[in-house]
Amino acid sequence: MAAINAVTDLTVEGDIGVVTLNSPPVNALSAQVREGLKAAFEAAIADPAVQAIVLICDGKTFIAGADISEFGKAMTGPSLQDVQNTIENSPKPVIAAIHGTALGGGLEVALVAHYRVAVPSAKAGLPEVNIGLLPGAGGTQRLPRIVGVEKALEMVTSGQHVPAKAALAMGLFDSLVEEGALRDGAIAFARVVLAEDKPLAKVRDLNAKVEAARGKPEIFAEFRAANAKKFRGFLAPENNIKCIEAAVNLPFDEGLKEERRLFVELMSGSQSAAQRYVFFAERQAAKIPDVPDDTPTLPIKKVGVIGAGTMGGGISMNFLNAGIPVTIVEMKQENLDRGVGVIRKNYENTAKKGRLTQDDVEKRMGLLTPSMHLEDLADCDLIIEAVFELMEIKKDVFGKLDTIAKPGAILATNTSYLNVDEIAACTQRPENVIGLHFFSPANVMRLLEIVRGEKTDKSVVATAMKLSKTIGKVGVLVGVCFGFVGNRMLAQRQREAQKLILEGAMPWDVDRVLYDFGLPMGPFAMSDLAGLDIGWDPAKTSSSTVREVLCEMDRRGQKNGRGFYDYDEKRNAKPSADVEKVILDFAEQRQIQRREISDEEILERCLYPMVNEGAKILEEGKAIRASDIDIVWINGYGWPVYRGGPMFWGELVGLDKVLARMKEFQALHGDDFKPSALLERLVAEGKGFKDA
Ligand code: 3H9
Repeated sequence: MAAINAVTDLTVEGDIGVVTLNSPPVNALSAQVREGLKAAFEAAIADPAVQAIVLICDGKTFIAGADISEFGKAMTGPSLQDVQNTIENSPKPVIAAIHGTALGGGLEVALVAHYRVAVPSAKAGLPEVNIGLLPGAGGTQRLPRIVGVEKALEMVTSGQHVPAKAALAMGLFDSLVEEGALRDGAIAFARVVLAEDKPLAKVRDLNAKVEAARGKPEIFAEFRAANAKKFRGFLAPENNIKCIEAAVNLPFDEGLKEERRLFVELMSGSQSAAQRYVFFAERQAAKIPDVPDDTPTLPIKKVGVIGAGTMGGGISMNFLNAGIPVTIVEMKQENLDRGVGVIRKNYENTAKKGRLTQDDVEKRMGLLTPSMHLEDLADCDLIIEAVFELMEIKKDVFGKLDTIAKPGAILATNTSYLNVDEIAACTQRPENVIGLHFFSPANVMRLLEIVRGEKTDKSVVATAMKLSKTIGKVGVLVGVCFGFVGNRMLAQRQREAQKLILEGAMPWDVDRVLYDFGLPMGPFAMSDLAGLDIGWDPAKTSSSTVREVLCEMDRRGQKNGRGFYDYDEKRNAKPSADVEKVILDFAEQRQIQRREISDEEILERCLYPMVNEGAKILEEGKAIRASDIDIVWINGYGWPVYRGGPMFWGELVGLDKVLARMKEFQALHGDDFKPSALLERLVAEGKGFKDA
């Protein structure tokens, strides 16, 4: 065996040269990997004993793509294209041997090999779109030449990882070999290629599938129309589509040039910078400075959920999906039956869409035990309370749980606002108490705010962080404060939205601006969806807010066809003249002089106070890092990932500009806009949030 460099080996086994990459964690195409690959292939090509070359990786995966951490830095070593040319032009057949995930630049390397073999558990994909890019090493030109235009469009715009069996069926892989025997299988395949004198198959020369789509612009028009909603606001999907169009309409080398041009366009823009930041931010969020990776965790084999309402049901589904048995407790039989019924209906609906088998539905329901007795939670490793959001009720539940739960069990509250330390204090085991704040719908939204109490044990924190991964969530550790990170910042935006409609804007103006910014919906559309009457008490109502007046007028939101908007039978919203009148009257009664409000002001008024509140959260230590706050907003509130989260966005705007506007607003509208000390300091020192 000859070491080519620190991450690349070349061994010769009879007539086969085996190039092995070993660059943990994911064999990304760093400068060192590119150097090693190029040199190894040159050596193998030059070695007269070698007749065919196998490329294989050590560790958990084949090459998972370009090294994202190198982007934006000066390039050293050979370019990826250089490496690819060496491989593709090899006079000896090259076989890529794939396990784990061949992604992005990794798949693009495999696509310049003459053949691809894989183990059944392998996957392949071009996920660049997820970091605001496109496959920039020929992937968009080669993929449609194998899988056809429709499948290529789907793959590059979704970034999906295609399982080996499907990849084989598509022609992306040439052969599957036995799991665990990739090296031998690939060498055997190489010998067959030699024995049968198979050609040096180059994907770039396959033209039939792209020619079949030539002169059919409707393929692209229809694809764009069908996905318009999904792609809204994102630049990368469109550039990916243009590349596939180029593959169809241009000769291969011209197509490559177009791919490069569109790649560079994305790479130099703010969207990809934001999405790459989010990629690393999400992984960073899992790291807790004072809770090392080797902190012991507690096994969670059985979960209890108290409350079978929307929240409790959704929470339970997460665990059932992960194969963890759940006991769900309600006080009234009819509520319990209703809650269990909703869970079943959700699963049945998924099955109807073909995303679950009936067998899976039954398996999941089989893991669910409905109960009317808290005592049935005695053997649970984790108990999550999802009862009414009232401190007295929560305290009562935790007091009882303390006497029922087994020693060491984790007691969690799903509170959205309340003080977790106060809840923990009514047990004899505050070290076992933690907040697990799920977001509605709890079986869908990826965010889990993990609220660390004053006394929460490190092993409980570590267990919760690990558990979030097990159930497919992004866990973000936050501290105890009213509304934690997400809702605390949301309150800023909601307050300003309410003020803006009295000062001169209409609800649909505010909603339009925030929707155009990239949020899934504005605050008023959101209120209508949730129901205006949540928390509204007909006995106590006193026309003190626009919302109260609307509730008094029986405008309760989407559920009864009218709220801030009027709704037709298909739930399409339209501005309401009645609401406009309510707002005008309300402003007049309060002697508010209405004025023209620009879209720019709406955006600044709604979002700058959020950035400012985020800074306060940081300075109080309620979030570990600014990027954690961004992860909360992206995964819990639909903040557009291409804007990187409120803190990233605030820096993009310029913290100095945010601060200056906050001061102007403070002078005009009062201390709701008082800048945080941290924001003032960072601006004075010319620093960003990561230096906080
Ligand atoms: C590209 O290829 C562009 C080309 O078309 C054109 C070039 C000209 N780079 O996710 P994990 C790190 S763009 C650098 O926790 P898993 C990651 O940060 C690329 N680092 O593991 C983490 O580090 P740490 C296209 C990377 O098992 C560690 O590896 N490819 C990269 O859950 C483990 O990651 C992609 O977009 C990278 N490419 O999932 C694939 N990938 O431990 C991106 C990972 O310090 N990667 N790291 O926090 C993935 O989707 C997942 O990492 C993967 C493994 C599925 C591979």
